[in-house]
Amino acid sequence: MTHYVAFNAQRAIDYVSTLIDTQQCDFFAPGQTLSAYEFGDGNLNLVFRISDEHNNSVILKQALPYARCVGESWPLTLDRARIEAQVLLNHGAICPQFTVRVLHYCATQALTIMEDLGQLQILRGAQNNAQQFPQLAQHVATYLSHTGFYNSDFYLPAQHKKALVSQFTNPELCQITEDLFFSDPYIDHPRNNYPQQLAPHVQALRNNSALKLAVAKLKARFLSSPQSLLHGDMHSGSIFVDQQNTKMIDPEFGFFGPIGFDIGSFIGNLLLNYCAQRGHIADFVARRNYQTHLLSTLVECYSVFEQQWVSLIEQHTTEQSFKVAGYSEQFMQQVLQDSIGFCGTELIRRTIGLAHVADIDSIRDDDTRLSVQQQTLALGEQLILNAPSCNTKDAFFSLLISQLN
Ligand code: SR1
Ligand code: MG
Repeated sequence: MTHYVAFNAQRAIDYVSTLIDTQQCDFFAPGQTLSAYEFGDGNLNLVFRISDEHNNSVILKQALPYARCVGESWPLTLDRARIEAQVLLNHGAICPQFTVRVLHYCATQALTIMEDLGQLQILRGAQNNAQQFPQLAQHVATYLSHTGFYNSDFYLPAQHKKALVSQFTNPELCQITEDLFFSDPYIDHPRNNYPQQLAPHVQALRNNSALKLAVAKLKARFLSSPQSLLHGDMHSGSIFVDQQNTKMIDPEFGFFGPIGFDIGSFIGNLLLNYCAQRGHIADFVARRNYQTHLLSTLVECYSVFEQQWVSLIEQHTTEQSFKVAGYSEQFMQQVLQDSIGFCGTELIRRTIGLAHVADIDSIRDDDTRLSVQQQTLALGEQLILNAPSCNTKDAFFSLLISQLN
């Protein structure tokens, strides 16, 4: 096939069979009968699992020329498949243990074939079932600090970094984030999605000029801070887990942006789940135990992320100018404040914007769901407003504890 065709299961099999016949892959032995099915439930792409007769399997992910969750009325670049494959290769070279492995990429068909992580679970579903992952904090922190540092100006020669910034320019997907995180929730926009009963709370947000100023500053940071190569979509649906393993997938929103964005998105998703547990775990003590686990995960993740960044800066900074006394402390303080602010925007956009989270939407009782939505909105607002006065991570944790009930 010399031109792009959106696959069905048979086409996915035919594509892989051609790779086998032409000896372009070694993930299936020749002569096997392959089977495939499509199971993508994300917002954008087709996702097939392809298996042989011995239950060996791979995942084939193909970008559609539009956003799947909306339809053909929202055209979207196929180049996002290249971005995703190349971010995975970049991050996989730095943190292979935490990055899904790329087996094959094809620009014409906008597809990537990856290792099948089907033995693991998607974090969001597991957390909605109150499962605990003791290694998660350490693993996410290590992935974000190491991929962040080794793609930053602390480490990369300036010309090399600029070449990477150009390679990972991702304007259409960044536009989605710019709109969904920083614009839509604060205006009347048809993409927004919230129940009528929440309208007074949404209006109060939109009337809060201090909040809108703080969100404008966060948007400016997102638009104009090419600090490192981000994953770009670090929510709980982009992470596979079990008790020993954590694997990041889906970095199609990757680009050079502010370091606080990824960790802010991740902790925002922990907080969304924390709030949503009121609609999932009825027993008070059991709920408190699980919420305590989520909060400990958040505290450990941010603490390890910061410690590892500081130690990477101390040991591996190549840029002499950044070794000047006091620079790294100020840098890390700005990352903290950005992280808290971006975390707040994730809470708000997942509550009233286009793309919700199952943590909240799956709450059956309407009143409980509404009160959780009020809580995530209020928490998001407080985090955004107070981010600039959090000078240390402990101030951030105290702020959180004061806001959570
Ligand atoms: C139209 S895309 C909506 C959301 O899904 C992705 O996973 C990103 O989070 C994006 O904001
Ligand atoms: Mg995704």
